[in-house]
Amino acid sequence: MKPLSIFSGLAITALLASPAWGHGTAEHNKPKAAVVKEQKPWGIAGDAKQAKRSIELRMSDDMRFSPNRIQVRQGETVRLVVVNTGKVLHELVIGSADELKAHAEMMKKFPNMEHDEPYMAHVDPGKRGEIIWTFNRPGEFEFACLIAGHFEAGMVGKIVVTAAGKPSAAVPANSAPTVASTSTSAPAQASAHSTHKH
Ligand SMILES: [Cu+2]
Repeated sequence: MKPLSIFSGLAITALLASPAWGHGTAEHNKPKAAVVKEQKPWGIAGDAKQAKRSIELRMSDDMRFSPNRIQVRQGETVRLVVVNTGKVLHELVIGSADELKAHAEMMKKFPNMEHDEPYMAHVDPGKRGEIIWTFNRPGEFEFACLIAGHFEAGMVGKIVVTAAGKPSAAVPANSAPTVASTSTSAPAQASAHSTHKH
């Protein structure tokens, strides 16, 4: 097995980028500096050594992720292996629903906008990339492909980070109001609530 390197993957992406994507700038051809670990609401860049679990996520030209929902525990470092099974460039970007939506709007206005962060993987057709991420904040987040038009076509998925110490079945959205409910079907409840966030 060939070891995967996110750095070489990105370098190849930069060199082979289609003109529409416009990643071939001098900035992108520089060797990537060490990842800056900046705390985000959806976690922080992780160390490969800490990644005890790999999750494979496939991206296809029908603008879908498979699976489109993943669940991790707070504090868990995960290796997200992002496979592009399609014929066009796709990417996976982790974020909050609001942030991804705003970012997608920007990408529509400025399709050549450069963006490269440790919570993103831009993956050429037939290739794979990876993200090592530590989900150290509980809550509901999303992953999306922000290439112009893809997000709008529904290329988005959900990440549920269960709070440390809680059973994984109980997943309260962190800002969801307490609603009297006798239902124990947590996933349906949780996703219904997430659309009502303010
Ligand atoms: Cu895409």
